[in-house]
Amino acid sequence: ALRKAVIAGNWKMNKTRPEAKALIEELKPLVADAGCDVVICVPYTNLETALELTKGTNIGVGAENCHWAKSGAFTGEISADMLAEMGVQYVVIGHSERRQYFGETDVTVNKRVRAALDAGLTVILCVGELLEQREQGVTEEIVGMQTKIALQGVSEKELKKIIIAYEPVWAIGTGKTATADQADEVNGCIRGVIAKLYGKAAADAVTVQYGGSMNAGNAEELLNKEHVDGGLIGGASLKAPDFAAIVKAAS
Ligand code: 3PY
Repeated sequence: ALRKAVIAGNWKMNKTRPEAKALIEELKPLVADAGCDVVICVPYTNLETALELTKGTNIGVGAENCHWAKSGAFTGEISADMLAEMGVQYVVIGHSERRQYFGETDVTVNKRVRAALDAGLTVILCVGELLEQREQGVTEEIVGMQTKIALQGVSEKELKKIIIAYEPVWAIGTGKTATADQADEVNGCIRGVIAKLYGKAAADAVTVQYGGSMNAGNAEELLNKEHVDGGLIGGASLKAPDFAAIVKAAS
């Protein structure tokens, strides 16, 4: 990659507080000299623990979702303002599991992106095609459309607070990884979409991660590609040595 990488863990619905504490304590020394940005995105219940334990370190903390309203009658939801007030810096938006299991659409993704930016958070925006879409040859169109809709109303200045994560849905939690060339190709397409919307300089600067079963064994090959500026890491972010190995590969 030509840009400084961002390696972000996506813990999903894993780790009780004691387990989170143990993982973060183990991780801290292993990534202390990282040559890339390191982020852990954790369940809401672990945010306070993560913020406390990473104070003064090079590890950033993110949530895994947020609601688009500032406050109100939305039982069970958490707003971007609530996250920002705690000191949370990042939020994952539009992960395929939210699109698949929780009715997330491109329109609600856009609303959440807007709310997160308004609260001052950095967004990790997830896009990616289903297996049947890849087989139908519409990957570029799908991923391009998801990117465009998610960024409606986002200014060029605000784009600096957006990280895009390309996550082919067929590679998420399945152990199947896109080949480095497949990842590079789609990441390059996403950069092309950004160039059309915001110009070449913005496109050259935007961080486009790959996600989907990235692990210690395949990270280096993926990260060596021109358009792969880091990773959003699922399962491998739950083990400190594995996550640290990916951070090292990106440094
Ligand atoms: C995965 O690695 O499977 C992910 O979904 C990362 O977000």
